[in-house]
Order: sequence, then C-alpha cells, then structure tokens
Amino acid sequence: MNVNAVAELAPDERRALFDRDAGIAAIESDVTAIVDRVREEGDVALREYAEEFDDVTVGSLDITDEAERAYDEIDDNLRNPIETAAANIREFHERQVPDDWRESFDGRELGQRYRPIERIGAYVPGGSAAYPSSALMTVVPAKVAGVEQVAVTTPPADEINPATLAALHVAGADAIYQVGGAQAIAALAYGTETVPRVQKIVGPGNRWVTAAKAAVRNDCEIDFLAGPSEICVLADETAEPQFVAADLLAQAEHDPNASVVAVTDDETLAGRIVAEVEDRLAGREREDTIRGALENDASGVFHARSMSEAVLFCEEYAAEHLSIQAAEDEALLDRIASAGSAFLGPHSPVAAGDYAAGPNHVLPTGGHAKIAGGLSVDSFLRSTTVQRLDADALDAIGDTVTTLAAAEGLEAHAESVALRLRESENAARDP
Ligand code: HSO
Ligand code: ZN
Repeated sequence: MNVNAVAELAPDERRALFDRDAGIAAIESDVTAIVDRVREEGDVALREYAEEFDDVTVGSLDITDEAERAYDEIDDNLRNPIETAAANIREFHERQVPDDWRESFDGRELGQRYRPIERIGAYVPGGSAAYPSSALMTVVPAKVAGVEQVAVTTPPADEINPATLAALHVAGADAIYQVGGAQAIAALAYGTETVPRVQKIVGPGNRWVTAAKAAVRNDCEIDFLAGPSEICVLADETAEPQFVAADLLAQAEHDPNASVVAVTDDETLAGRIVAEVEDRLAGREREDTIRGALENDASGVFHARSMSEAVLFCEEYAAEHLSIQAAEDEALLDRIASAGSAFLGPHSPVAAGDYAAGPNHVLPTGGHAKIAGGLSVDSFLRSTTVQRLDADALDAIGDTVTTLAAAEGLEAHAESVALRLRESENAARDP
C-alpha cells in the first residue's frame, strides 16, 4: 500500500475508484446462467449448486425448525449479545415507523397510509464468515414494519452456524432455507418447489449475490445493491492513525473485493496510516482476504491538498460507510451528501454499527449512496395516499381541473368533475 495524491490520479485510476460496479457487470452472464437454471429446474438446481459451489450435500432445504433449537442450545455468552444487538436494532428501527396521517387542506382532506409488504425474502450471507448480524439487520426491521412472511436464505453447510440460526429465531424469521449465492436470489425471485416466491428481496452479499439481485430486479423488487463492503475514512491531523488503519482492516476482511480508502490533507498522517495497516495486517486470521481487498483498485490511502479536496473525493466515492475522524466532523459531514452510514469521531468504529449500535448495516455500495439510503422500515412498507374532497373543495378546484383536462384533450375527465358541480348546484337550488 502506498500513499497516492488525489490530484495526480489518472483517469483509469479515478474510474476504478469511483465506478466500482464494474466488478458486478463482469460476472453478469455467469450469474444469468445460474438464475435461468434455477428458474427452470427449481430445487434440483439448488441441490446441484450446493454440491458444486458449497461442497455440501443438502438434505432438507427447509431448515426453519433448526432455529429455535439453536437458540435453546447456544451458550448464554452468545445468546445475550444477540439479544442485546437485536434490542438496539429494534429500538432504532421502531423510531423509523411512520404514522398514518390525515390533514385538511382547505376542505381537501388528504393523507398518507402505510402498510407492510406481505412476503419478503432476506439473504443472510455465510461462507467463510457467519453473519448473525445480517440476520438481525434484515429480519428485525421487516418485523417492525409488520411484514407477515419473512423467508430467509443462507448458504448451505453441514452444520449451519448456530449463532445465525439463533439470531434468526430472535428476529422472528418465518421460514429459513439453506441456499446461498446467486441461486438463492433466483429461488426467492421466482420460487421453487420448496422456496416460496417473494415480493421483494433484501440483504447484503458478495458480488454473486449482488449481481443476481441486479439480474432479477425486473421480475422481483429488491432493496438496492449491497456488497461487497466499503469504507471511506476522512481524516485530519487529529486522527489516530491506528484507529483509521484498524477500521480499514475490519472492512477489508469481509471480502477480497471489498474497497477500503482513507483520505486526508495531512501527508504525514497518510504515511502513518499505511504503516499501521502493514503492521497490523501480518498474522490476522483473514490476512489473505484483507490483502486481496487492499490490492483492489478501489482501495488506497490518499493525500489531498486540502480538506475541501478530500471532501470532494468522499462525495464522489459515495461510500457505504463514511468514517470522519477529524476535529470538525459535523461540519465536514454537512458537506458530504452521499454516504450509506456516517460514523463520527474516534469512538465510533464502523464495526460498532456493523453489529450493535442500532442503525442498519445493509447499505448501498458501488456509489449507489448517491441515490439511495440503507435498509430501513420504509423498505418494507408501501404507502397509499388518501383524498376526500367535500363539495366546496371540489368547487374550489373545479376550474383548475376542467381547464387542465381540456388542455390535455381529456374531455371525460373534465366532465367527471363538471357533473358533480352541476349536481351540487342543483341540490343547493332545490334542497
Ligand atoms: N460491514 C458489513 C456488515 C457486517 N460486518 C456484518 C460484520 N458483520 C456491511 O458492509
Ligand atoms: Zn463489517
């Protein structure tokens, strides 16, 4: 890892940093082949992919019953943190629940009403790490929103991670299937003999899962593209280089395709961050994965000529996680609109939010933070606007409507209003 100057980035280096979805596009055709096969062959394809990709001979695809058992059997030392994290996540998301409302606008009684989507699919990653935290982050907000059926898929294993199963029990998952990767997304989008078709798929994943979500999105609603992980640390001379390095290493250990960057106006700090990264890397349990992420073209430590240049870099990067370790953190945050979740100050490591602070860790990656926020209660709701006009209110906007309807050449629209106005007039004249 070297320190690079923001001002000296070549166009292709900028593209690698700021156009991070290219990795998803590169596997599109392979993913489409998997999706199509699941669509045609259903459970048979799921079992064969479990053998091929996960090296697991799957007995029952449906493992719903295992969740309660895992919850009962795990150690208190693990059950308690799961309960604590779930409680914090629930509390934060309850704060997001919108109230139905009605208000009078000059006789026009208008409002908005919210109802949960009925059938949700949540992807909970597995593989070389286990993700009980993602079980909580997807299922808890769905249940807070009132979703009736939450079906979860998680990669097959000879023994599914007990913490993941226990977390799914705590969160209230309705059904759990052992299916992973792109094939899981296809199963939820189209349904198989065992896996029910859902109306919307949410959750984080690796490139395959994310590419599959992109592939099915015309047929099944999705939350947004969430994965692989990313962090952008904006630091000034007050930052603790070891904290910055530790936060980079943490997100890097998710996936060799993770993207981790730090940007600062202090060249000395940039050098110290690089040194801390090197120092702290050797001997880590997931050293190879971390090295892969650090070598990624969208990763690096950058020196900016000013904090303004650093701010522009962060805005352009639009990271899943933005960590601001600088004296004027609130003022800097004000200048950056694009970030999935912002972590302010030296005592707010991204990992705290990954597990237990309360906000959601399913966040837009690949620069999608420019147009979307993270998973929230709203992701599981649909809204209906409601309108009731009394006779006077209709009279008041009658001309506006009939004139605009005529301008659009839609005479029957105008008549549907004029008819009522005439009727009201008659009734007033002839009560
Ligand atoms: N940082 C991940 C979430 C996670 N971290 C789960 C640890 N476990 C989202 O990018
Ligand atoms: Zn993480």
